[in-house]
Amino acid sequence: MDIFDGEREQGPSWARDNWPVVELDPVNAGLDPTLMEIAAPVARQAKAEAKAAGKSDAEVEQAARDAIQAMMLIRTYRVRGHLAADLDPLGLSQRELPADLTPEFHGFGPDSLDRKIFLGGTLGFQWATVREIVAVLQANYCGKIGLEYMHINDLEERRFLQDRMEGRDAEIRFTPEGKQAILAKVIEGEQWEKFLARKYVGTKRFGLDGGESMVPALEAVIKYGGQYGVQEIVFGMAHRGRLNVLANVMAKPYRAIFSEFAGGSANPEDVGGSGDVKYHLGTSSDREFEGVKVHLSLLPNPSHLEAVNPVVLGKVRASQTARGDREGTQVLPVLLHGDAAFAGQGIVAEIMAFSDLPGYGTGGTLHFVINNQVGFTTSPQFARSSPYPSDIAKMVQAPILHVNGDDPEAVTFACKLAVEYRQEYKRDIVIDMWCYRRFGHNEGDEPSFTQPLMYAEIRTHPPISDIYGARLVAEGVVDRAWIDGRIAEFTACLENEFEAAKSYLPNKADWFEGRWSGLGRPDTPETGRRNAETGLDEETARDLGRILTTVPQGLTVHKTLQRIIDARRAMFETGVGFDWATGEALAFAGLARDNYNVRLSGQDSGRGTFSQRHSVWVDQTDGHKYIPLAEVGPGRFEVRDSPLSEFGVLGFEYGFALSDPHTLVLWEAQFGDFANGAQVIIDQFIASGESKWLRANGLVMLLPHGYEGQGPEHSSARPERYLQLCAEDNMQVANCTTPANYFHILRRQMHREFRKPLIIMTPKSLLRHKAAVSPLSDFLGDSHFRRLISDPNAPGDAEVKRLVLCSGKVAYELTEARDTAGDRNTAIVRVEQLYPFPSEPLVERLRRMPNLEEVVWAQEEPRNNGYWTFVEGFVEQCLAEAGVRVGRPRYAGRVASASPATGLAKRHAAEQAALIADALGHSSDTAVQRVAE
Ligand SMILES: Cc1ncc(C[n+]2csc(CCOP(=O)(O)OP(=O)(O)O)c2C)c(N)n1
Repeated sequence: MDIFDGEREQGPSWARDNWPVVELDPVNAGLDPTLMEIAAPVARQAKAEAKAAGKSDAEVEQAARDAIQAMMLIRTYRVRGHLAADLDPLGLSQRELPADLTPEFHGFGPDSLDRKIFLGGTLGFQWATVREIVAVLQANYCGKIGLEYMHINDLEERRFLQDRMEGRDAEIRFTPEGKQAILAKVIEGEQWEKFLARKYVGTKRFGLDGGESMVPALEAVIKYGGQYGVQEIVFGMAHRGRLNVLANVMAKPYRAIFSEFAGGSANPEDVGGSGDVKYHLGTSSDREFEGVKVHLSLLPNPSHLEAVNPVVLGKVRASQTARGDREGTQVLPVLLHGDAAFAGQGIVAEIMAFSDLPGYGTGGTLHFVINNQVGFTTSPQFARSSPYPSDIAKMVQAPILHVNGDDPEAVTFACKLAVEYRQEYKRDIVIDMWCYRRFGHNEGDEPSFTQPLMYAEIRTHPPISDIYGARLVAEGVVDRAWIDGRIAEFTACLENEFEAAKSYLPNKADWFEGRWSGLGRPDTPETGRRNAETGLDEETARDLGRILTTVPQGLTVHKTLQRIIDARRAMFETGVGFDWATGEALAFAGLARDNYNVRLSGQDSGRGTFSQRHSVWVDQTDGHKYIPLAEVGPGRFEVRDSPLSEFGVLGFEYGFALSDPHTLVLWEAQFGDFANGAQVIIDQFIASGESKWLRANGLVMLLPHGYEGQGPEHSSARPERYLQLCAEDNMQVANCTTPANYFHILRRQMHREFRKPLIIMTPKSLLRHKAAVSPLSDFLGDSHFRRLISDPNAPGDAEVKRLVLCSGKVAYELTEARDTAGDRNTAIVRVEQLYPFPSEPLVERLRRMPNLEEVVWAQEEPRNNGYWTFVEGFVEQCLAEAGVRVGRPRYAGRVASASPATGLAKRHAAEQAALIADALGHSSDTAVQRVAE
C-alpha cells in the first residue's frame, strides 16, 4: 500500500484486530499477576471441590482445566471486550466479535456450554455455565460502555474499575428521578440548539447536535464531584457544544448569549478590548446540588484546538495551591476535546505528561472526548493511526471509557465512575463518547460533499431524546405528556429570555474580582501607577543576604557551589559586585519577604541552564535538597525543573498567573529561541488574552538571548517576534543590562496595582561579566527600575556628537570599544525597556545634547531581527519631538539574514567587531561583510 496516497484498505482503523492474542500457556499466564492471582487459586479450589464431591481423577483435572479456561475467557473480555462494545450510534463501524471473545477459542466446544464451572466468586458466581459467563461478560464489557483498563499496572486501580463494571449484578441503575433528570437535560441540550437554529438562521454556533448526552453527563460530574469533595471545577473546551455548556451547564444567562448573538458585547462597551466570538468566551458560576456548592469556571480559549489545556491545568494548580489542596481533591480540571483534535494535537501529550509530576500535577484530569467520528471533513482513518482517538491517554495509563452517545444513562454513569476514580486515585481518566455531528463542521457547512454515507444515516437518525424518551416511556418512568411538557416549558423559558435579551446590557466586567480584587487597569489613576517602590531597606537586604548565603548544618554542598556561596556572601559584606544571579535571588527573596509568592518554572531552572542560579543546593553525600529562598517567607518560593516542553509548560504558567496575581510566576526558556515551540500561547494568550477576554496576567518570560558565537540557535530569543505583537499596552518587553535593573523590574511586576505580561531577554555571558555588576546601593531605598540607562563613563552632554542607542549586552562591548578608542564624543544609552517604549526619558535626554550630529541604533541581531524595525519609528518620533538636528537614526548591526546567527566562530567575531566599529563610526570601511566560502 502506498502510505502517502493509498486508500487504507483495512477499513476504519478501530476495526482492525491486531492485538496480540494471549495464549493459554504458563508463560503468558505467568506474565499477568492478576491472572495468576485469580486463576491459580480458583483452579486449586475447583480441584478440591471436585475431589470432595468424589469425582474421578479425570473429572478433577477437567474441573481445574475448565476453571483456568474460564479465567482466560474472563480475562480476554477484560482486555478486549471493548472491541465488541456497542459504541457507534450510527452503526457504521464494522466491529465484529473478535475470535478470542468466543468460548470456542478458549476450549469450550458447543457441548460444554452448559457445563457448570467453578468460578469461586468471580463475576459473582460460585458455579456458572459457560453460557452464563459469556452473557455476563457481554453485558459488562460489550454493552454501551467499552472499558479499557488492563494497560494499568496498578492492580488496585484495575480492581476498583472491575468492581464497578463487572459481575452479574453490575448494571447501570438510576432512580426514576435520576432518569427523568437525565432526560430533562438531554431535552434542554437539544432544544437549546434548535432554538438557536430557529432564531439565528445561518449563524455559526458549532452546535452539540448529536452529542447532547454530554449535558447530563457534565451535570453528573458536578453533582458527584461535589459529593466526593470537589469544590471547584475548571473546564476547558473548544467551540463544539460550547454554547450549550455555557447555557445548560455553566448557567450563563440565556439572555446574555442571545444578546451576543444579536451583536452585543459580552462586556460593557466602555471597557474596550477587541472582544471575541461568543463560542470562545468563558464564564464562571456557582452551582449547588443537594446542598453542596461547586464553583465552576470555563476558561475562554482561542480557536487553536487544545491550546487551552495547559492553561486550565495551571489555573487548577494555582487554585489548589491557594487553597492548600495538597491532595488535589478540591479542584478538578475537566477538559472537553474533539476526537480529531485529541488525537492530532501534540499539546495533549504534553499535558498528559504533567499528570504525575510534583511541580505540575493537578490530581488527575477528567477528559471528555466528543467523538463525533469526523474532524471538519476528515474521517478518522485519515486523522490518526491509533484505533481510538483516546489512545494517547495510555501513555499515563489512564483508564478509558468508550461510551455510546445515544445512551445518556451510560454516558452519565461513565462520568460518575470517572469522577469517583479520579477522586480516589488522583489520575487522569478519559471518556470517549461516540456520537455524531448532525450538521456540517458549522451549521452552514455541507457535510455530504465528503461523508455522504454517514450523513445519509444521520439524516434519518432519531434525536437522543426520542430514543431515550421512548425507553423511559416503555419503562413507565415518564409518559409522552411529560416529555412534551418539558419541551414546551423549556422553549417558553427561552422565548422569555429571548425577549429579555433585547434590552440586556452587561452591567460590569468581572475581571478584578476574587483574588484579583484591589488590582485594576493601568489607565486609571487609582491603579495605574507605573513605577513602584521596589528598593529594599538595608537591614532587610542584609538579612536576606544572610539567608541566601548560609549553608545549614548537615548540608554538604559541592565545592564549586561553596565558592559561589562565599562569593555571594562577599557581595553582601562589601556592598559591591552583585552579579546577575544574586540580584535575581535578592528580588525573589524580597518578594517573599513582602508576602508575595514566587514560582519559577523551566527546564533545569533549579540550577540554571548556565550553572548560574543554584537556587537548589543538593547535598553531595545523600542528594537531599535545600532551597534557601524557601526559607525566607512569609511568601512561598518554588522553583520547578519542568518537563522538556515549551508549549505545555508556558501555557501552564500562564494559567497559574491567570488565577493568582499575588504570585510572581516566571517561565524560563532554556535558550530564548525555544520559546517558539510555545508560539500559540504567546500569540493567543499572552499578547492578546487581555484584549480578547479581559483577563490580565502578570506572567514573566525569561529568555536567554545574546550573540556569543553559539550558532544559529542559542543566540537569539527573537525579540522582534514579541515587539511585533506589542500594541495597546498589552505587555512589556525588556532587556536589562544590570543585575539591579533586573531586580527592580521583577519586583515592580508585583508591586504595581496592575498586571501585564513581561518578556525579558536575559543574558548569558553577562551572568559572569566583570562590568555587569551592581552595588548594593542600587537595590536599596528609592532606587527603582530604569527604562533607559546611560553609561557611567559618558562624556558631558554638550560634548556628545554621536548618540548610540542599543539594548542588551552589546552595550558593554560598545562601551569598551569606545573607551579603548578614547572616544569622548559618543554617548551610549541602553534602552532597557523596549515596550512600552520609553519615549519621554529619551526625548528628555536628547534635549540635553545640543551638539548632536548623529543618532545610531546599534544591535547585534541581523537587520530583519532584533529591535531595529520596531524602534526606528519611535526613535524618529523622539528626535522630532526633542527638536534636535538629526532627523533619523542610522542602523548599525548585522545585515539581514535568513538564519539568526552564523555557526562559525570566526565569522561571528568578525561580524561583531564590524558592527561595533560601525556603530561608533570608528572606521567607515568595516561594514559587515559576509565572507563568501
Ligand atoms: C490547531 C488548530 N488547527 C486547525 C483548526 C481548524 N479546525 C477547527 S475545528 C477542526 C476540526 C476539529 O475536529 P474534532 O477535534 O473532531 O472536533 P469537532 O469539530 O468534530 O467537534 C479544525 C481542523 C483549529 N481550530 N485549530
